[in-house]
Amino acid sequence: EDGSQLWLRFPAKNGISADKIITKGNSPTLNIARKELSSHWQGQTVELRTDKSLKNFKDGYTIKSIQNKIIIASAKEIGLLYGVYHILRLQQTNVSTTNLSITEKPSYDVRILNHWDNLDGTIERGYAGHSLWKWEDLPKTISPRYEEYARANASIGINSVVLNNVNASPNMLREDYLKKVKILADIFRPYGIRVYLSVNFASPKVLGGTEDSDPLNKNVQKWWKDKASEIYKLIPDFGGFLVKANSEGQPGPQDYGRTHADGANMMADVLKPYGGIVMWRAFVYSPSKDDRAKQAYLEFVPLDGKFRDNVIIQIKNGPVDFQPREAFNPLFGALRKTSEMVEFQITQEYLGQANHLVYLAPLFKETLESDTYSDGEGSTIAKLTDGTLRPAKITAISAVANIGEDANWTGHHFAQSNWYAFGRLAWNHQLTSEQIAEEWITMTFTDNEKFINPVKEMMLTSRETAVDYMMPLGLHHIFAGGHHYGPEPWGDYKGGRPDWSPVYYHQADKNGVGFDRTKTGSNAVSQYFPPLNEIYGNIETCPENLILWFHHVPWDYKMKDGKTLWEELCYKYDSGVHEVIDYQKIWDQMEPFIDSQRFAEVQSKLKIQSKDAVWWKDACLLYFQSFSKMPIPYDIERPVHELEDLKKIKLNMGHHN
Ligand code: BDP
Repeated sequence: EDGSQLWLRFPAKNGISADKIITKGNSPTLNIARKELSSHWQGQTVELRTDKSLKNFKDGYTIKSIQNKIIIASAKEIGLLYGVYHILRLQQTNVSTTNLSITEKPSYDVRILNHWDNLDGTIERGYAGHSLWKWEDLPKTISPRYEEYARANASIGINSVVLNNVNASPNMLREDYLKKVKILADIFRPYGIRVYLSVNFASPKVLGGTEDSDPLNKNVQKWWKDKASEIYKLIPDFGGFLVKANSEGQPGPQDYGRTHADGANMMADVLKPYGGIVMWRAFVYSPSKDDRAKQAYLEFVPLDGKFRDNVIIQIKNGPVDFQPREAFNPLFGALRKTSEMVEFQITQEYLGQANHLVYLAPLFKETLESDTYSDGEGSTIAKLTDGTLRPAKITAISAVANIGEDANWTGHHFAQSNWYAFGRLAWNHQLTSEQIAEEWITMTFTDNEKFINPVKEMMLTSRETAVDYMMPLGLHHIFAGGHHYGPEPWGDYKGGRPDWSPVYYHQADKNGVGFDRTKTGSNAVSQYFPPLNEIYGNIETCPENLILWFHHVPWDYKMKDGKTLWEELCYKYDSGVHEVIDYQKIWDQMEPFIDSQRFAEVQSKLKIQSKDAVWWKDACLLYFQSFSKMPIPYDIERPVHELEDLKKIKLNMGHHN
């Protein structure tokens, strides 16, 4: 039992006989739907009915029990396949499938995974082995996993994928690679999945030999136009481009004195005739300027209204970089005439990678439910991006995938739940973290309550636990440089970019700790709509879980529970450690309920997580204590490491920032 079946553990045999499946037509998508039913569905007769009157539901569908039959209806064939996965999920989670009356409509049009896969098979921030895409073997040799991957995505409603790293190689657009991409697109298509590519802004110059890649240069524009036509000849339903430009050394329009809008619009114009879109990333910051957390807003707000309608700005959930907890990105809601979408990170770059059990649905929900107040109270990020508050031509939600060629796809068995949770929330952001966890556990492991309940509890608390042992109270980016795995709060890379050094983010000194983003500091608070600017800007009203994000707080500051900041910090780290120790206790009791392989693999990962939690706690407390000069409260475990020894740990995991 290696975990390769993911949550797709429908009964292997004894599906219903073919004459109990009623469908017209035999397109590839319908054939998949029929095959899923005949192999796995054990209930009543099912009729799949295309119904054009449901076209406002886009990929949505209805499921109705009528007499002795279940009728799944949708305007589109893919909606029928989604409906099939829906009833299979009900069957698998022991929900009654009689008297059904279900209407489903996706929250977002584009539900997209971003793979950060390189053409050489490595994956940027990937912790589940090499890339699934075997570029060397394509287009001739086709791995069976391409289709398994497509099926897994379709089963949770994911309908789009970017195949390659945002730090894109220009070669991705070479003819030979496009032919390989075409093969993947052909395999994914029946599962309702469209392919997109990350593109390098300098491609025309590098590949096409134009004098530059200036978006206003006619030759450059022509190169992109021809490239688009070449792509659409191979892949008629190609989705579009994802672009990281003028960010962390990537080329972009600013290299030629042009704006992000000039760059994005040039690409949007060439994709428009084919219905393609541009997802232009807002992840930009430069070392010379203001507080990193302010930069995306400063860069993009002046460009509002200047983007074509097939451009959508892709914004990371927080303004820094996928930290265990960040304030939400103030750019959400600030662009009034431009479509916005969220980018989450499923791969756990900053959350213990493939070693820590961290269930991310609560993090995703925290962002989606954040009220920006942009259009008055209730202007949540979910409502701003799903078309509810601002009618949008296209709505989308994305996340950086955690998938690789490991047998279990995601490195840690529980990391599968994060792929699953993203897909389910992209389909319906109203689902709760708890519902999703329960579904996933039941489908992936067992329907035994004695397993489901404790494991669900562990999953639901796990994100907060990781925050506690890594970066409680709004601390952020105190990771070791490069690999971002362990702690390095002392990191001060003199001569390098200040905003790549942990000391830049925590600002600890003898007075206190935390980044002053109030009016007396960087004034990042001013980027939030009232009343949030006031709430965050005032130390008394700032939520304590973000207090060190927005304030430089004295060590002896009295927290709401009466403890000093220093004591609070100590107790948070300690409670993070204890939580993980509890997870170990819970997990060991789960042995009777599941297979021995997955049991043992999770058990051994929890040991690593437990040791890491102590490492984090000791490193951070001992280091911060050198400023606070206060004792670690005597009722918590003493450090078991020497700070000097911890400073010597160098993991050879290499990376630039
Ligand atoms: C950071 C990663 C870096 C990515 C960058 C990005 O450390 O590897 O290239 O984000 O999103 O999280 O572009």
